[in-house]
Amino acid sequence: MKQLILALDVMDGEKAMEIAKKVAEHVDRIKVNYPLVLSAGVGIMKRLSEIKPVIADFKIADVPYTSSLIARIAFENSAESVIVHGFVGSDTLREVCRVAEEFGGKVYAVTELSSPGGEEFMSAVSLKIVEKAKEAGCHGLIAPSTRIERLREIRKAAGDMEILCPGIGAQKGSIEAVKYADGIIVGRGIYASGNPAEEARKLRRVLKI
Ligand code: BMP
Repeated sequence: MKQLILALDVMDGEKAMEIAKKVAEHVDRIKVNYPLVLSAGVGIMKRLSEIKPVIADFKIADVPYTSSLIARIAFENSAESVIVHGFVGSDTLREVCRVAEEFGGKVYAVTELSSPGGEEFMSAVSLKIVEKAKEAGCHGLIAPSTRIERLREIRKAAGDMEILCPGIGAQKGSIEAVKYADGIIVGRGIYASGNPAEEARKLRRVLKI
């Protein structure tokens, strides 16, 4: 079943908890990123994980050893999965997957960023990233809803890997992305609206998920 994933990029822990509780019945997972974790502390992941499974979007992009430490911190703090940058290459991807395996966790690799800059360098190598992520044992990929042509190519190359797509809402991604994705990641379109629960519910209906 396709998922709706809340990107909870608010910077106040209590506000994050309040939104998470409100939208819980309409979203499948919660993705946290640096804005929340650097503001509220890493412990916020455990609290959120009691509501929904947490994806730790630290876009890990370092040498294998440092990357493994970051992944370990995420999993020790209740993350069910982590996001790693795909451009880091096979050694880091393998090392992050090895740590994830210890915890029964999942790893998603970023192919190309959904923002316009993602086209400058990343589009040229994103299909290669798919191949390397697959070889390394990543469970899935992050791919843009803002460039449907690229998403379609990435879907073809990904085989049965899971694809999560950000960009719908604030970045004006296409809802057509849902055809190629296993999960749709939405942040501001939900948490910055007047009524996050209602927005999430509407999105599910629009996306037919
Ligand atoms: P928003 O819907 O507010 O644009 O949030 C999208 C979320 O997905 C953010 O947390 C962002 O860091 C993340 N993201 C993205 O927008 N594009 C990517 O290519 C990869 C991401 O992880």
